[in-house]
Amino acid sequence: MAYETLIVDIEDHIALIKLNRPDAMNALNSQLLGELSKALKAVEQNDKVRVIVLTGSDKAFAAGADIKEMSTKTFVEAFTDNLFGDEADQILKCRKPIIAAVAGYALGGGCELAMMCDFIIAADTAKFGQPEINLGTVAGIGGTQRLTRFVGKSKSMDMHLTGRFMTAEEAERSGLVSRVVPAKKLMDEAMGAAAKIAEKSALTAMAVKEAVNRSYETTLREGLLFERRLFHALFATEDQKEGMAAFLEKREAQFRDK
Ligand code: CO8
Repeated sequence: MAYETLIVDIEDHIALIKLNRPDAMNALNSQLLGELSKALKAVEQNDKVRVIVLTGSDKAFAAGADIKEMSTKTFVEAFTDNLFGDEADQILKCRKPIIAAVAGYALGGGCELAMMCDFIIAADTAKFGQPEINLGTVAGIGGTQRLTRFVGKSKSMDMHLTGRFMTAEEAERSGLVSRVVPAKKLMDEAMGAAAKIAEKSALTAMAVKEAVNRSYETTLREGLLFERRLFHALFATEDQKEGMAAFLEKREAQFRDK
């Protein structure tokens, strides 16, 4: 499929999706968000793809929603069209692991998009922020909720109320990102992590994703029960038998996603 605002490359079970609006710091306009939804749906349905890496440019992962495009919208238009809602839901529907590889600005909707991925690997040039307050608005696809869960109330309030940016180093220290690497090594690191995940059982990876995400949606008691039941259920899979047999036989596991 041809895209105008994305570059999609599939190789060795990894789909690399690059946001590509260089003239606008990868601002998320309706075309880009529509194409991203389509691309994610396509890679989700592609059996060859086991892991997705989402990235931007050296300068910007994404500098937020496209301010030019949305500046004149009315409440009725935003509400009736469920502005950004369907696209956000589409990203969350993806059951395959998604790694965000972030260099440069990840602001507003860009920071929210990165947080919707399963984990974030950042270049040392990355800057995260929720500066919507400067535009007289608030985050719209999860910033106030997810950032607060990742970094705690005090820092989240600070980010949302002052609109200041967080460096990659601060983001790692605060739990927003899982790793920080020199900018030149970002894609190697992200693709290396994706390759590691691609070696695992895709079925088990899907279960891991469901279980960890559940921790954000429910009480500890319910989450623990969900995890235990998943743990029990995976004994019904061939991949569990293969994984444990391979360990005992001191060989590499050959997972079949069954
Ligand atoms: N929307 C539209 N265009 C943008 C955006 C944006 N968010 N960000 C940058 N651009 C454009 C600029 O207008 C400029 O275009 P032009 O050359 O035609 O004037 C070009 O990108 C380069 O930008 P700058 O000249 O400003 O570059 P600087 O290096 O000086 O600054 C910054 C880079 C700091 C990233 C600066 O551009 C900036 O502050 N951008 C806006 C950041 C922002 O406020 N983001 C939040 C947007 S609101 C939002 O995201 C709401 C979330 C709701 C849900 C979102 C769902 C997707």
